[in-house]
Amino acid sequence: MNKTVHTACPLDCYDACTMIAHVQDDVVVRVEGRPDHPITRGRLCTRGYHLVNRTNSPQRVTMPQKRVGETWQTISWEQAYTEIATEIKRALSRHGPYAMMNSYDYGSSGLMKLACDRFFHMLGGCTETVGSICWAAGLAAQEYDFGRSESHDPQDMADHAHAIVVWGRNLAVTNVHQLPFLQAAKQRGAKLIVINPLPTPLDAMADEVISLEPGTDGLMALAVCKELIAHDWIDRDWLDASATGYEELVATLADYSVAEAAAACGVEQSTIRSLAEIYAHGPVATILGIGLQRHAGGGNTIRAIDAVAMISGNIGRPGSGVHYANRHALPYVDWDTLQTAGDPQPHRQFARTTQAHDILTADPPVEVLFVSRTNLVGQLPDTAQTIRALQSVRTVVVIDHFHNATSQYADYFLPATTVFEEEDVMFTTMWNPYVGYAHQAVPARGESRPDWVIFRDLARVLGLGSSLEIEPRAVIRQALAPWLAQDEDFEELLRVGYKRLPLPGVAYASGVFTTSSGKAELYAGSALRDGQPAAACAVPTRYPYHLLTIHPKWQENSQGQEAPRVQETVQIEIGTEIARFHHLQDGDRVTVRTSTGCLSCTVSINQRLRADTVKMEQGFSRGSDSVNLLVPMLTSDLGQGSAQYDTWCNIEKA
Ligand SMILES: Nc1nc2c(c(=O)[nH]1)N[C@H]1C(S)=C(S)[C@@H](COP(=O)(O)OP(=O)(O)OC[C@H]3O[C@@H](n4cnc5c(=O)[nH]c(N)nc54)[C@H](O)[C@@H]3O)O[C@H]1N2
Ligand SMILES: Nc1nc2c(c(=O)[nH]1)N[C@H]1C(S)=C(S)[C@@H](COP(=O)(O)OP(=O)(O)OC[C@H]3O[C@@H](n4cnc5c(=O)[nH]c(N)nc54)[C@H](O)[C@@H]3O)O[C@H]1N2
Ligand code: SF4
Ligand SMILES: [Mo]
Repeated sequence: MNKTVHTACPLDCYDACTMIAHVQDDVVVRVEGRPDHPITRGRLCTRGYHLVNRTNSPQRVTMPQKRVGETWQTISWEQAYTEIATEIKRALSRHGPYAMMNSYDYGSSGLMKLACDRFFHMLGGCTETVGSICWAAGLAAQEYDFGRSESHDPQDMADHAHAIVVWGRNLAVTNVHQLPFLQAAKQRGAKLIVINPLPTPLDAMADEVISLEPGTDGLMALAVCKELIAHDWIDRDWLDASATGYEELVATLADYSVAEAAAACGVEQSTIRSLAEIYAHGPVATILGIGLQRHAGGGNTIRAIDAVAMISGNIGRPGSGVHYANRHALPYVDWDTLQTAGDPQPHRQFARTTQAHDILTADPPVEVLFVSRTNLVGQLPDTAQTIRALQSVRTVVVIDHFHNATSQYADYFLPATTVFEEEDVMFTTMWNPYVGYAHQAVPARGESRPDWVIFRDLARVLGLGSSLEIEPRAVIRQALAPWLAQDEDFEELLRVGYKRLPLPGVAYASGVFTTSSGKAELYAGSALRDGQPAAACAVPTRYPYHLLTIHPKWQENSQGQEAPRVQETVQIEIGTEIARFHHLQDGDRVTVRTSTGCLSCTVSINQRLRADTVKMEQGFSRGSDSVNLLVPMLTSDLGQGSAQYDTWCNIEKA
C-alpha cells in the first residue's frame, strides 16, 4: 500500500525542516521537503534526503548485539536487558547511582529522546553530561549580555536589514535554508559582509569578505567599538535607557590601539573603520556562527561582537540583532516534567568537553556507561583519551543505528529506531521559530526499538516504577503544555505537522532584558570574574598553522554511513604558500601533527586559503582514525564549551 506521512528532520541543524515521507508497502522510499513550510519551501539538503538511505541501509544494526572477544554476537532483547540489568545492580550496590553514566548529545532533536532521562532519575540519580561541545561559549556570552540568546525572525532580516554580517558561520553549507532570506535582503539592496578566515561558498554572494586570523575576532570587534566611540557613532538614547556598562567599556578601551588590533588580526585598519561605518548606518543584522566561538576566548569574542551591536544601536530594532540562538523558545517546553516525570534526583555532572578526562579520574568510578545519540570517539576532542576512558569503564552500552568509532569499545549495542519508525516532535533553538511533528511512517526495522522503549524495558526488568509506562503523544502533549494549552492547538500541530512558536519578529524590542539588572550588560562584572577576555595568542613554533576542523558538507557530523560522498581518506586543504613550502601537490599523502596526536591525510590545494590556516572537515573516522586525534581537550572561557578550533598543527610529507 502507498501512502504519504508528515514527518520532520531529526538532525541537529539550524533549519528544522519538515518532510513528507513516501511509503510503499511499509518501506520509506523517498522524502521531500514540505512545500508549504515557510523555511523548508519544498527542499531538503543532502543530509535530509539521505535519511531514507540510512533507515534502509544494509549496514544498519537492527538486532541487539553483545561483544564476544573481537566479534559481535546477535542476542535477544531479553538477554540484553537481563545482563545489562545485572551490571546496573552490581554498580549501584558497589558505588551508588553515580557509577551509572548517561552520556547523550543531540544526535536527534526529538523531545521524546529526553524522556529517556527519566530512567536515570528512577535509578536515584546518575552521572550526567552538561555543557556542550557545540555552542556553549556563545550561549553563556549572550546570557551575560542579554539574559539569554534571542534571534529575530528570519523574515525580519530579509525585510529590514541594511547590511547583514555573517560572522563565522558557514551558512551556505550548514544553514542552507537561510540563503533565500539573504537573497531577498540583497535584492532589496542590503549589503552582505562575510567575516571568516576560510573561504566559503557564501563569498560569491558577498559585497565584502574579511579574512582574519582565526581566534582574533574579539580583538577586531573591540577595535570596531573603539572606532564607533572615536567617531561618536553611538546610540546614546538606547544605551541610557536599556544598557549598563558603557562608561566602563570606554574606559577599558582608552589605551586600546586599533593599529595593533588590525596587525594582530591580519587586516587593514581601513577594514575595521569601514566595518564600524556599516554598523553606524544600520540596521545591521549580525549572524553569528558556532565555529566562531570554538576558541579558548570564544565566549568573550561573542561578548565583544554583542558590544559592537549594542553601542551602535543594533539591538531591539527591526533589521538588527546578533543572531545566535532562540533561547526564548525554551520556556515553551516543560523540561522538568519531560525529563524527570516530576521526581528529580541529584546527578553528578561532567562537562561534555572534558567527560573522557572526568571518567578517567572519577571517584566513585563510572561502572556502566550508556552512550546514545552521540559518537564520543569520533566527536569529542582528544580521541586517544576518549578511547582510554571507554576502556576504563566496566560496561559500555551504545544505543545507535550503526556501528561507529565508539561502539568499537562497547560491550552491548542496542538498535534504535529511526525518525520514520517512531513518533516525536522536533524542537531546536538554533535558528527559526518552527516546531515540526514527526508521525510514524513505517514499522520498526528488524528488532530496533525507540530509545525510550529500551529504557522503559530496562526499568521493568529492574522493577523501577512507572515513569516510563507512557504513550509518546501524551508525553509530548504534556511537555508542550506551556505553549499549547488548548487541545485544539495541539491537534493543529498534529494535523498540519508544524507550527510557529510565538516568538517576536524582533528580539529585545521592549528594551527590557532577562539579566539581573533588567538591562543589557555591556560590561558584566560577572563575566570578567568567570572567564578570561579574548587575546591574541603566540604561535607555537613547532606547530605553525591553525587547524580548523569544520563541519562537513555532505554529512551530519560523524553520520557518514550512506553519505553521498564518502571520503576514503581524511583530506587536508591547504593554500599555495603552504603547499610550496612543504613541496606538496594535490593528492600527496602527509602526516599532520599537533601537540595531541597525528593523522595521515591526503592533500588538496585551494588557492584561496590563507598561509596561516589549514582546513579539514570533521566527522570522518575510520576505526579510531578521527580528526579529533589531533584536537586537544580545551575548555572555552565561558559556558564549559569546547575550543576545538584552537588547534595548531604542522605538516610533513609522508
Ligand atoms: N552540512 C552540515 N551542516 C551542518 C552540520 C554538519 O555536520 N554538516 N552540523 C550542524 C551543527 S551540529 C552545527 S553546530 C552547525 C555548525 O555550523 P557553523 O556555525 O557554520 O559551524 P562550523 O562549520 O563549525 O564553522 C563555521 C565557520 O566558522 C569559521 N571559523 C572558524 N574559526 C573562526 C574564527 O576564529 N573566526 C571567524 N570569523 N570564523 C571562524 C570556519 O571557517 C567555518 O566557515 O552546523 C549544523 N549544520
Ligand atoms: N574537531 C571537531 N569536533 C567537533 C566539531 C567540530 O567542528 N570539530 N563539532 C562539534 C559539534 S558542533 C557537535 S554538535 C558534535 C556532534 O557530535 P555527536 O553529538 O557525536 O553527533 P554525530 O556525529 O552526529 O553523532 C550522533 C550519533 O547519534 C546517532 N543517532 C542519531 N539519531 C539517533 C537516535 O534517534 N537514537 C540514538 N540512540 N542514536 C541516534 C547517530 O547514528 C550518530 O552515531 O561534534 C563536535 N565535535
Ligand atoms: S539537515 Fe537541516 S537543512 Fe537538511 S533537511 Fe534536515 S533540517 Fe533541513
Ligand atoms: Mo553542533
